[in-house]
Amino acid sequence: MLIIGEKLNSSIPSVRQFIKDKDSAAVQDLALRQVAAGADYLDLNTAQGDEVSDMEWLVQTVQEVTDAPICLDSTSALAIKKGLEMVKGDKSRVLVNSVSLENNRLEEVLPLVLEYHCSVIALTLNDSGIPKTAAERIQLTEQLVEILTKKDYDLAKLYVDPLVLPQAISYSNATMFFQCLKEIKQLFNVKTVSGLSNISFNTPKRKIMNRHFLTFCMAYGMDAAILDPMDRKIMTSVITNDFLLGNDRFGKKYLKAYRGGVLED
Ligand code: THG
Repeated sequence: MLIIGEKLNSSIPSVRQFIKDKDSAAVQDLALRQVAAGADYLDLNTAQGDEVSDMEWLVQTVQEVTDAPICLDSTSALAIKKGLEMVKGDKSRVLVNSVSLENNRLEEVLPLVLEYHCSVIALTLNDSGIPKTAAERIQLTEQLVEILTKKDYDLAKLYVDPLVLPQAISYSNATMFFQCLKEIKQLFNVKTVSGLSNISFNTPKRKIMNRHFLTFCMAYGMDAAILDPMDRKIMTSVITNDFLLGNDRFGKKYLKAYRGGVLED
């Protein structure tokens, strides 16, 4: 499974402060530690602050120390545009997070995704919000796939995020999410992704919920997750699950993690 490192997120108070202070060393340290821990992408989220200038600064600062692919996490089309412009080298390696059927998100962001041939996360969301049922989310996925197909977008680069809602709000939220993961793959043969941690909102011992939820998501074929790769327990779950699910031939990665002292009982 693909790992998108979540730590460079402006909603985390310490990170918000690093961005405010233009503390390059702190941001670069978080970037490098996530890459060392196994992040395939680095999510850069600027929701709290001046999105455009923060995104430009984050992209530049991170790319000074690593070539790891960037995931631009913003609802501002302009921040995504400026972020893309700042990216050095092959811009088709960027993952745009995200588009949806909400407002003008598709109209404004899709042209950028098409121009640079980026990967993209599409949320199953429209102007009425997040649908309550799996069937409605599947329908939104169908609409998104149809639009992207018409634009000749390479669907292999699409990640659908069916959006996790807290289990504390409805006891069927997790099973509904698993159904979405399964059906989106079955019906459209596209990849899926999630941010995981919403599942445990308002629940004690959140990390237990997040890890067990992750295991089910992987069993239902989820292709990518936005998580903290420096959390050894969740990484132990990812690595063990990949081995069990047949995604790690000869257990090469499992053994490498074992030797590197990553695996935790
Ligand atoms: N889908 C998509 N994008 C997303 C989300 C999603 N982007 C933002 C968010 N959800 C995923 N990113 C984060 C980043 C940080 C935290 C949660 C989700 C977070 N971090 C705390 C910290 O680092 O201090 C706590 C970490 C912990 O204790 O485990 O809470 O759903 N497409």
